[in-house]
Amino acid sequence: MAEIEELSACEATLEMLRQAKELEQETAFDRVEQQKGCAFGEAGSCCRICNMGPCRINPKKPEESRGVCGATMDTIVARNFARMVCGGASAHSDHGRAVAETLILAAKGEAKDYEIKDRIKLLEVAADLGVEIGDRDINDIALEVGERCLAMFGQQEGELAFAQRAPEPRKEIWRQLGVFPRGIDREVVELMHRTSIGVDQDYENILMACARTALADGWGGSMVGTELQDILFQTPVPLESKVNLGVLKEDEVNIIVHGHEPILSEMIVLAASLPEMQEKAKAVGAKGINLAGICCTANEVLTRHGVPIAGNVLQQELALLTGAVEAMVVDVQCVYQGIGQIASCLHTDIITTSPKAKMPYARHIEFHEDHALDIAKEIVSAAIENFPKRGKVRIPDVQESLIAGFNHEYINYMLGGRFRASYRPLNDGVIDGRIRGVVGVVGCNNPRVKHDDIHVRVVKELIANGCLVVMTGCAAQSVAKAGLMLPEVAREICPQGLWEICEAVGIPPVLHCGSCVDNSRILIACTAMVHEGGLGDDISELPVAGCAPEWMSEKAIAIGEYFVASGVYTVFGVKWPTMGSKNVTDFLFKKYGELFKNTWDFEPDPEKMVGKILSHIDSKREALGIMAKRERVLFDMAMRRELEI
Ligand code: XCC
Ligand code: SF4
Repeated sequence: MAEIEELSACEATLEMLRQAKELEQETAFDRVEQQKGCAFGEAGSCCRICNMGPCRINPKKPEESRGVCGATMDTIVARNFARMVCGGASAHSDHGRAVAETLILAAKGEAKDYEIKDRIKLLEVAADLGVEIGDRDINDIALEVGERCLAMFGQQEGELAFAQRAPEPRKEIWRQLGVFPRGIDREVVELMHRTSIGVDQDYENILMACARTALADGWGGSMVGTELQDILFQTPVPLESKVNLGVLKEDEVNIIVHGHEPILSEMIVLAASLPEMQEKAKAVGAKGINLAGICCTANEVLTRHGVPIAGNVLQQELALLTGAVEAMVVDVQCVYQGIGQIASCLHTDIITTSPKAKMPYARHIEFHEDHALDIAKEIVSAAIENFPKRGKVRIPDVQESLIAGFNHEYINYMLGGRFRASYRPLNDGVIDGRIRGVVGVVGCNNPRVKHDDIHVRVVKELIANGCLVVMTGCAAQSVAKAGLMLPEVAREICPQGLWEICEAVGIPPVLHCGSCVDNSRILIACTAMVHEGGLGDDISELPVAGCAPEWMSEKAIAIGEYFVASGVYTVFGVKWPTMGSKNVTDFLFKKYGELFKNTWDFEPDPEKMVGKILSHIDSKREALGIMAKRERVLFDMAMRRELEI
């Protein structure tokens, strides 16, 4: 294994990697060394979708061979990329569907532990969906909203309702290109069909279908997830909490919630806070119950309840190695099978809860919405019972504070005030150059690059160059651990103009916007910037960009694809999965620019990545005619006068 110090920029992670070595426990950081990868896989040129294969095309001589069926390099690479989009879109969307089902049960009174927590959001979403409001009972409205959302999954034709929220010129582009998403499930199934043996063999045609499927995720499945979670569990507002393995407590029962769907974790939060559970914990000698999160579940319960984050995806095994975790409760997505092996050597229970996701070495306590709290209590009790079995504990004394819980609703409110919610000050800040641009930095960790390091370097440099940064997923957690989600820390690298805006509205220059399905919030925020005026007529004209510097999941590809198809220039790091085909890569990196007005890009080096993002942002500023720095105050007044006319 490489020198431990080279593996992560996170102190707590390094300490636990040393611990792993002492305990002779293997983690993803070791296994990545055993998995050297193969040239075909990396090029995207290995096909095994039928039993005549596997077929592999040599990336150095792509012209010289074909699959048994005759498939070319271009076809194979495009198909593999498309299947990543399908995998990612299906994950987000299946999550969205579960939330819609829960909302329906709650509205019918069949899931008594859930209720409508955010009525304002419900009415807003109802209005967008054309659901009648009048003086109807709130549960009737919620039921119809839930049913309309659930119907989007099986919708066969027409246009997805939430995609109607996009700016008009964007929708026109989708219509003209024939990629306006119809139904969520339909797009995924159709693309799976098209990429099976002997169907779509035109790489351009496949890559257009990728856009449609990804849009069905961003403006469909993910958006259903985010919107209905806000209705059921409350739209987040900014709050302070803590992040990193130091949030685990030596004298309390530690329960980690890990995975993605807050339907379960919301109930665990509730159960752990009940006096009867606290009493139970005291009876076994613990001072109380300490809840912490990992991955996107962490982001969900952080932004709504201030539950601290134990770590991001690459820290899941390390959290267990502290010896202080009584139970790790998981549902779906990004749960490493490696945690089962580690837990089997410890007192820790891995508790799987979804009928969709079981694993060896785990205990399965199946979650059902109709008696959610009872099950959550059973899970918390199981954790409590483990506390007396604890062995030696080693918790790194490393944690950082952060502020999280930003989103479109809050930006609108904090900028405009309660009675005149508005994006005007944000757009003005962009126009007058105090904010150079807005950049979404999202995605996972990947042990093929130094953990957290790329995220932190990219974000620091973006702030230093005057960009407002919005973050989700494990990327957000990396940067929070480095202290950058505290205004006082970020201030030191923040240029004067950007800082003035942050100070005036009371935000750090890096905004934690939630989990990966919450990337749909960024689509909404971009659309709101367009509607506010002064920055062009479409998302593609905004001085904005997206990036995923340490990505690993298929979900990240689906997200990147829907951002590009929505008009956002998007750069990914680590490795790029279509390098085997110049045609496919050119189509995504160049031709998409003609079609969707912005493109994909790839750049593993953090400094170069920021360079590309800044030159993109500057080119957009140039096109908008806002490149030159002007006298701020005068410009502001002139702008306002112009707008009032
Ligand atoms: Fe998973 Fe969502 Fe990636 Fe983190 S960022 S590794 S997808 S938890 Ni979504
Ligand atoms: Fe080989 Fe074609 Fe089958 Fe793929 S679909 S495994 S290229 S024969």
